[in-house]
Amino acid sequence: MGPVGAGKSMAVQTLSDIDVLDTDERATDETAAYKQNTTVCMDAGVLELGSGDKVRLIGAPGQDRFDFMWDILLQQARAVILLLDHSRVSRLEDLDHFMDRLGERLVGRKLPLAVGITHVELLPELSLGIYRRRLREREDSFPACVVPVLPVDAREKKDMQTLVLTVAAMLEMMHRYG
Ligand SMILES: Nc1nc2c(ncn2[C@@H]2O[C@H](COP(=O)(O)OP(=O)(O)OP(=O)(O)O)[C@@H](O)[C@H]2O)c(=O)[nH]1
Ligand SMILES: [Mg+2]
Repeated sequence: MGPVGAGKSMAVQTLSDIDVLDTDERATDETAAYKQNTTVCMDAGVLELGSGDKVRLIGAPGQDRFDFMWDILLQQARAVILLLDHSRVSRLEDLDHFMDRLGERLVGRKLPLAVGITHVELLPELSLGIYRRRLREREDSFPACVVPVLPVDAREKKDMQTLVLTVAAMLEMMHRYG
């Protein structure tokens, strides 16, 4: 999940071992100021783990007007990765917005959650500590544990693999130790 242009569709594309099903359509509203196309339903890909196990990768739409998809997708989600665009001035509002929307939808559920910060190279002087501090201040009740914040480039397979590995490790810890 995450705001428009954070790199959700790109991340699914980067990670998937099969052809991705995307639902990108030409943006006709204020989104067009950021980019030409936007996800209107979901992206779907698969990451093969080599042992026959698979991770289903689902990219959500970023725009609020498709928030009904967030309800549907989160019902089946086993873990959540929130991508935020470091170069947006609304970066902390974006964090609050998506943490609030997740909190409303995950009442009573504990899901692994990790945050990936994209476009970091566009504003390297601004520390990622701003996100960690805001997350600490919020004290959200639904995450399973402390929320990791990692710099990633959604176009880089290694970065995205690290993020998926992080939530997978959190999921395993939850299953083993509750
Ligand atoms: N410079 C830079 N570009 C990035 C980075 N990560 C992703 N991008 C680019 O940012 C753009 C993100 O576009 P999408 O992946 O379509 O964004 P989205 O989050 O799916 O957006 P919506 O579907 O509209 O909500 C792509 O052109 C990526 O190549 C990064 O770390 N740095
Ligand atoms: Mg998209």
